[in-house]
Amino acid sequence: LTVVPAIEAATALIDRARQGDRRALARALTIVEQGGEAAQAVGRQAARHAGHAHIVGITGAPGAGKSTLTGRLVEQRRLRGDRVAVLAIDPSSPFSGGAILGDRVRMQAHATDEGAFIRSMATRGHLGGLTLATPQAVRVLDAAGYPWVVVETVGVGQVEVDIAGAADTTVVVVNPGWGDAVQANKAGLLEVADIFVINKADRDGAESTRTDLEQMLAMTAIAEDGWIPPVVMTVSTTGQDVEQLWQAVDEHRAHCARTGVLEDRRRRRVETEMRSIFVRRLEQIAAEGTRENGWQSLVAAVARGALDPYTAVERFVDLLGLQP
Ligand SMILES: Nc1nc2c(ncn2[C@@H]2O[C@H](COP(=O)(O)OP(=O)(O)O)[C@@H](O)[C@H]2O)c(=O)[nH]1
Ligand SMILES: [Mg+2]
Repeated sequence: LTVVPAIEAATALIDRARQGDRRALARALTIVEQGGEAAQAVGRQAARHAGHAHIVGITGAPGAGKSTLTGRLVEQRRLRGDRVAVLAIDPSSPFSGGAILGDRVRMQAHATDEGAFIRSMATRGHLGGLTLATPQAVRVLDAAGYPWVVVETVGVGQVEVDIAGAADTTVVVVNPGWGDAVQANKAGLLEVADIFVINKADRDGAESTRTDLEQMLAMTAIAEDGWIPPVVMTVSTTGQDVEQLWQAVDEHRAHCARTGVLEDRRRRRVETEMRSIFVRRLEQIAAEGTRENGWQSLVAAVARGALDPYTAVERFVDLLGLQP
């Protein structure tokens, strides 16, 4: 790969992935995960073939049963004959980490199924890695021809909530028990939810959690498009009522297509991504700042007390011609 120009390698890789070569697909995702120029080449090539997948985000607190539920979702959709790809995102765990290993074990049932592709992804700890790599990875899976891409994220931090909110259909998973719905609300998950799942419905308190959720939803303004998030109860360990979740996803998808929300969301999604890319680019410019582009002399001016840092940055923005 290193001897072939990046763009040729990327073209070959995406072509092979599109022909069903799983190793090529895995390799493309690894490149995307590592970032840099090769990742951009892969993403560029994938973009030429993407735009057909429906992206389902599954988010919620750690331990809510997202991975178990995702495994069941794959199982159910496979029964209908559809191909499904899963991207399990964990911002903290590296590939060998316990959480990921657990996910792998739970999702292993699909490892030999050609119609299912499951991949865990973690960042290498660099800032913004997740926000940049995730849409590219989704794009690659989309280009590979998976009509359904399920993205599992831990909905705790802002970045994770942003990623979840970037799906076509966002599913927020909570558990029975006092306060779980309230926690989800605090984490900002109520606003991004298109569908709520009360997983572990085999436990006590599922009904009262549903009441909590519905009360909180009643106090939230109804979305402009008129969609009211349904509440589905599941037992992922047995697969109970997981089919109802797919039904809700299908309904949401149809609603979005009918109302034009799907297009809006896709537009918002690329806008969010582009904003992240832009911020990253500015970071690069600042980090590589040389005397030539004026950054270093501004730094020197602030250091000797001739300028305050805010004024200096404003001047730099002017220098770059970025002022709106
Ligand atoms: N009782 C019960 N346990 C469940 C259910 N779904 C998942 N679990 C268990 O909850 C734990 C966490 O599940 P996991 O899928 O890893 O959660 P994640 O961290 O949200 O991905 C595991 O021990 C699962 O077996 C369920 O519906 N009922
Ligand atoms: Mg998980």
